[in-house]
Amino acid sequence: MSHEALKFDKIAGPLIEKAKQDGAETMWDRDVAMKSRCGFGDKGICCKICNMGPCRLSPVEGKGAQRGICGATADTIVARNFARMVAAGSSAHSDHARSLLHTLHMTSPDGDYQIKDEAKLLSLAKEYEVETEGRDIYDIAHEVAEIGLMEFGKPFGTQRFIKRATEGRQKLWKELGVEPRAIDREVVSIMHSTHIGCASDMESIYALTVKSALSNGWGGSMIGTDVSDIIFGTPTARQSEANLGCLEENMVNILVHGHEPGLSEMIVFASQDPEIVQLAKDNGAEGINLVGMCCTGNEVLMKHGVRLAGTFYQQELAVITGALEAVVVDVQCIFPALATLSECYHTKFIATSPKAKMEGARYIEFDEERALEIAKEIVTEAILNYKNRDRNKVLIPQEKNKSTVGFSINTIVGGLDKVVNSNVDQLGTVKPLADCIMAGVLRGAAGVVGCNNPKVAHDNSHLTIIKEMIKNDVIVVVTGCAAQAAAKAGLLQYEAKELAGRGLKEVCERVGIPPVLHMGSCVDNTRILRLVTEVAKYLGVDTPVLPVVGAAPEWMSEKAVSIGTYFVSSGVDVFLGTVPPVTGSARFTDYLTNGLEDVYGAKFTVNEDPVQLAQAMLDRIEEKRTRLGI
Ligand code: NFS
Repeated sequence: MSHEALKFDKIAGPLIEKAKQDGAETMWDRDVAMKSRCGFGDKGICCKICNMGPCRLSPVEGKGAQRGICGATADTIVARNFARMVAAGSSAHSDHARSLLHTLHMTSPDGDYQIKDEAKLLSLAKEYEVETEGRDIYDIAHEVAEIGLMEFGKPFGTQRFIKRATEGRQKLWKELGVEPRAIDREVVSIMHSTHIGCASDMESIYALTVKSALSNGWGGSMIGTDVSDIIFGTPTARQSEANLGCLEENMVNILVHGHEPGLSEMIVFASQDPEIVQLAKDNGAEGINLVGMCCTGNEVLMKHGVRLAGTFYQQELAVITGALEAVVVDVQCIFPALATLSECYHTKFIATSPKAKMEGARYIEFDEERALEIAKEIVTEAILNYKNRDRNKVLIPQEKNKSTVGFSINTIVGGLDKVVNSNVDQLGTVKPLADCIMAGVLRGAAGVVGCNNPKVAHDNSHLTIIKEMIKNDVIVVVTGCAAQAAAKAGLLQYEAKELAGRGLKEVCERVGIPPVLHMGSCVDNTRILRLVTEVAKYLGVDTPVLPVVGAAPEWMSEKAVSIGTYFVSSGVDVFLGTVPPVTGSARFTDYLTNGLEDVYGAKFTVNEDPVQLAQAMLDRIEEKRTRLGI
């Protein structure tokens, strides 16, 4: 089967052909069966929040139903639907952080989870005003965890981390009344205010949306990144490889897929256990080959160098190789279709989270109290399944590429110290990065993040935009599946500097880094937020002034909508490559793409053509430089 969205992908074609022969259904079959998307949903003008409807408004102004039965206009309905997307996205990211805080609370010197980055814990303890003097590190960790957990439900006050923002942002958020309070409260506020008969004023609904998004960016996700670094170690630069060519012919292949690092970390350790490795050998394999996908893939890649099988859209292709003994999943971005698909092969599809029980999956509940034991049980199941692999059904693509990953802020700042002959006092600061941008060696910086979406050619938009940026001396940081697209295309290797403009190439050569830096999972977009903030603080300006942009060229998830909203509210322009379901309201669309600039100093730009989107990003960077007088 051919599909427009796959033209760009060399390995998908043969695997999809194979799926057909194997009698397996894929997302592309379902995409065809869908024929077309619902036109009302696509424009955001279907309202189903009460049972008088669903009310579908006419997309044509002045013709047909212009209001729902309760009188809600397209502006109200679109704003409410958008708000609920953000609420769901903020919930997913933040609940991930909540799990990590519970794990932090159970760390112990002889347990499965320990403290790997004490310095980061102590710094967070200081920020949380936790006494550290003369105390056991685990006592400190447990108190920090309790305070972190209160960020979700505290009855009074605002998110503690907003103090990390520039003074300008803090002042603005206060003036606008959008300072985020407890994370859960902001989600509840949206659900309440968008209930039938509550808020109908579009701008006030958007303000609630901002609060929830900020409670994610400067709350849940930021807590997630910090706590993950504390428990599993702050990433440092390391080598790895990416794409389905990382699967091995003669090894037990296990794919970890999903998001929360608590499970995947334990699978890493279990698969390295000598007794377990021996068991694999006793069962006829040469060993165990662990590979990752989606944000779980990013977590184990950044922290252990575990190779990456691929991006979101490759989850089915990985199973179709016929070479996977197990797909182990927890939460988010997992196709329910993997259950039926796995039945066409010998692959065990193992769900582990009570938050995401999957119909048709083998369910082994993950419990942090017995983490390593359960991880060993899962890996053992995979090993015992090796003998069931049908060699006639195996097709492992050759494609894979080398990549350098693991760019936390510390890694970037430490590396860039080599660029400028900084005086010793300024080592370990963002000065070199700021200097390179001010001097025009780098024209600016771009974060390219987010998913794949069959509405556009997979990976094509990510790669087109990234290549345009680096060619024009814009350093790129990547997270999520965008990072994986870059890894597969070889853009995360040092040699990719040859695709960069003169200034960026020189920076790469002096520092020994690729022009595209992998900063982690989507939760780790907060690393980007903090880096931008530190540069702004160093220069004594607010974030909208900087020649910095963000892009989600192929986004599809509600998490991405929350991320986009917290970036714009934090003063960073966001460029989207798929259209959000808002076009049914000309006013709301105009608010997102124009009006927000007057309020937050940043806005959304939408264009499905990646070349035009990249040009818009470059234009914006140059416009900011001109305004800055540099
Ligand atoms: Ni992000 Fe992770 Fe990928 Fe999109 Fe899904 S994995 S949190 S949502 S698809 S980038």
